[in-house]
Amino acid sequence: MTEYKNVLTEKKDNVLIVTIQREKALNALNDETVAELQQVFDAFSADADLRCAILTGAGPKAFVAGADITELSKLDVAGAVETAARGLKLAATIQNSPKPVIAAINGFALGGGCEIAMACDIRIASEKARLGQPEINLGIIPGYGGTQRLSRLVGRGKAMQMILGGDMINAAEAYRVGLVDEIYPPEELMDKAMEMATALAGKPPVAVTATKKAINDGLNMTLDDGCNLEKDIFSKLFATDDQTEGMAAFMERRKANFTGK
Ligand code: DAK
Repeated sequence: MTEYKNVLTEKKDNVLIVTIQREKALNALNDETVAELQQVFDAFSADADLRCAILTGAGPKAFVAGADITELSKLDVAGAVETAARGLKLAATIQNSPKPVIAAINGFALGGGCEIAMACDIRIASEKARLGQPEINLGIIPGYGGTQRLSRLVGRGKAMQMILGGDMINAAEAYRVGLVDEIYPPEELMDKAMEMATALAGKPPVAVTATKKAINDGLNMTLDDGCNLEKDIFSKLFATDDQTEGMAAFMERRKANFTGK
């Protein structure tokens, strides 16, 4: 597998574990790390052997403590446009990947870290995790899609409170408001992530991709348009081998053997 400076990738069967490792800076996203993550997730999306990914941070303290403030502090407007474009592209690559990506939030997920986690399909967190969008305290606003994804996940009022206030919330509160989907003791987090990833990797790949598209694209539409989109995607699945196999296996009371066709 390709070696990266700030990102470790490991394959376990058909699951890819992606660990951001800049522990000395609490895994803050500098340009180099964003570029490496872009390569990793482009390759993941294109690799037919991989069915699910887990994104996490190295060490006990942080998932990602945000964009790298040392680099941010040197940006002018033109530089900020480029930085935002690269971060938004990475977030879109994760969200639009044909395969699910689970964020395993092992500690601080702040600013750009919270935003990358929100681009993932499912977020599970350590009970010790703390999440937030503290950009306001630096005189800026979220730049990797945070104003948009946070308000869609937790609603307008809570997003306003978190982004205007800039305070962190703990894992229990993040779970309560729907920012994370499950919380676990720290020592169980990666096992639970792997369990979830393995289960998702066993689902029929075409229907998995279809689910992501229907939910993600539908969220940008009116309810009627979204239901029409669902109808189109749903009906096309009846031309797949996995639909025939899934239903045959149910009727024959056996485990389905999905091929992704
Ligand atoms: N960037 C760079 N270094 C960081 C960092 C960060 N975001 N967060 C932590 N570090 C570094 C610290 O500087 C420190 O380095 P040394 O002093 O040891 O060299 C080391 O990590 C350990 O951090 P602390 O000593 O501060 O550790 P504590 O346990 O005391 O505190 C903390 C942990 C997470 C509460 C604290 O480190 C902290 O507040 N960190 C900053 C959190 C933050 O504000 N994050 C949001 C960053 S802003 C844009 C696109 C996107 C964005 C902006 C613009 N474009 C459109 C241009 C996104 C912005 C952000 O994410």
